[in-house]
Amino acid sequence: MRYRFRGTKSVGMDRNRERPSCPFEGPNLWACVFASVGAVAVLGGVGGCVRDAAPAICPDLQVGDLVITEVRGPQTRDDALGQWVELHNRSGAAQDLLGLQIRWRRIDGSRTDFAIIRREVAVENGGYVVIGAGPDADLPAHIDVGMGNDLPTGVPPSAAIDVLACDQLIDRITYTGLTRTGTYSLALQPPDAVGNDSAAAWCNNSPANNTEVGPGSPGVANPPCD
Ligand SMILES: [Ca+2]
Repeated sequence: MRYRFRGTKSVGMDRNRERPSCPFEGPNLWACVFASVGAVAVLGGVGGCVRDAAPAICPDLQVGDLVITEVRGPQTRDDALGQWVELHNRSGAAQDLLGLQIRWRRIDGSRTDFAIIRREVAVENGGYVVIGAGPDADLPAHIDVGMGNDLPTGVPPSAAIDVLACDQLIDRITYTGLTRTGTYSLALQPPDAVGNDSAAAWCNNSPANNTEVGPGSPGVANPPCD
């Protein structure tokens, strides 16, 4: 397991700007934010650090080490399979994804969400990991970790997904109009972070009749396009 430690940072706004830097507090996240805001107000703006700084932890990954391979968004009817994104590890080593960030930017610009992997999540070299849009508790067997409240409106139907380790962009895809009867699936084998930039490498993994809802292939290699 390899981690990078990017020095320390204090309670306040972090380098990503979109969210407060109280990393990995889990349910105490917002308590931390409110505590720091309140302290700053009381002190009349004298500093923003109200406790010991915490190290920023992220997996030691380079560009292309993780590849976005499959996305499941809202379906035509609710099912127990959920919304999720699948990543493939082609870094050459097993990885722990604690601290990995997944940024979701809606194509229409209406919102941006940051999801952070807040606990250890192992993925073997050559393996797949499935990150669900729901809470990280009572997960279905095919989902490895949940994004919880980091993605409160679920997987957007049209978005750019950025996978970030510390400030490094590891992979990015852009998609529009997710299928509502299965998954958006990268057919390229082996999956590649450059090859998945092309929409031509993707197709919908949905039942042929396009009325039933398909499960996709969470956690395993994707089938070829028809
Ligand atoms: Ca898959």
